[in-house]
Amino acid sequence: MARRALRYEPDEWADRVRNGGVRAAARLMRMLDDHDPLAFEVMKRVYRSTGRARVLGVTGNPGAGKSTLVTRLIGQFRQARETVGIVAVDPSSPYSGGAILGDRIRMQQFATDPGVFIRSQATRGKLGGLASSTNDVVNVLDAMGYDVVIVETVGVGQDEIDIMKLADTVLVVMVPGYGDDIQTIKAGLLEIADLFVVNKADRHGIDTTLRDLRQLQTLREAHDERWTPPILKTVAVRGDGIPELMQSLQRHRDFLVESGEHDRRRQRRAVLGLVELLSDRIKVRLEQWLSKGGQLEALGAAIAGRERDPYSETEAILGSLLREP
Ligand SMILES: Nc1nc2c(ncn2[C@@H]2O[C@H](COP(=O)(O)OP(=O)(O)OP(=O)(O)O)[C@@H](O)[C@H]2O)c(=O)[nH]1
Ligand SMILES: [Mg+2]
Repeated sequence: MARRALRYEPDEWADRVRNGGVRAAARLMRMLDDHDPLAFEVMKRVYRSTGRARVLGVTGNPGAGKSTLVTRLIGQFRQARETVGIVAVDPSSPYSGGAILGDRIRMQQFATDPGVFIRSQATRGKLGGLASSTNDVVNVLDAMGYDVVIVETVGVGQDEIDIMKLADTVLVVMVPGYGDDIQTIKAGLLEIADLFVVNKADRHGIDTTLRDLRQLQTLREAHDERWTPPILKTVAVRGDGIPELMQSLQRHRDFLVESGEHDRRRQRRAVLGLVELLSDRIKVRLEQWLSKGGQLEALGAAIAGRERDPYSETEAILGSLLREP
């Protein structure tokens, strides 16, 4: 009921988002999750104001220290007077409050900082795909004017790897102790990494991990011969290695711009965003159609009785789904 009150006309809503309105933006993000048509009306109006934020993706195994590292990065960006939006794609993320106390205390330094906006996203099981809604949230933060947008996600599954394609720079976080198992680290993650961070460098096995990773890198064909992903080590809990990480991030940014890779990645992100939106919409349409009831059973009986064939029916249904407003 109270939520209902916060509905504006699309033009006003877009203005509020562009002016950095936190409440309007948070409401918009929730409505995007629900595929509310009004949310898409607002997005149409703010899209042209996006494209300015620099998007960083941070991924890696569960518990590798991604959030701790991101917290450190936020501190660095804030010191440089840059504003930061964070998307934590993980229901168990410390940002969501379901975390251990230490993380929460660490994050509290930003609780009253208007230059930091944190959005936890646990959209699994909702309508549509994860990559699509994450892209939407990145767009909203971008339109709000945040200088940097950081997407944190656990590096398991294909969804997460797709999400990382939304970023200008992808940081893959690992920890010591994999030993020979480093070969089994998800190949997709190795391929998308622009920077490797071996965090928890205070732990035993750090040298072995660094060596294995370097070796692995020489064995693989570089995905871009113009850029060899640096391997950095950090102790995020102490802040060790963070200035070096910031320098590497800046170097990668320079590389992106000078090589033209920046524009190429932006185009890739646009294509991915478009395809995700399309498949989301088709999926939602299909779910609505399936839930209408009755017609599916009748059709099933006709197909089972061989009066109709499923191939022709698929084409007919697809046609009508795409035609419906
Ligand atoms: N020893 C040590 N512990 C660390 C370091 N960085 C983070 N941790 C601890 O590792 C644990 C997990 O850290 P998080 O930052 O929550 O890790 P995460 O990768 O975000 O975890 P998920 O989001 O749940 O996948 C916490 O208890 C941190 O305090 C480090 O450099 N050294
Ligand atoms: Mg985390």
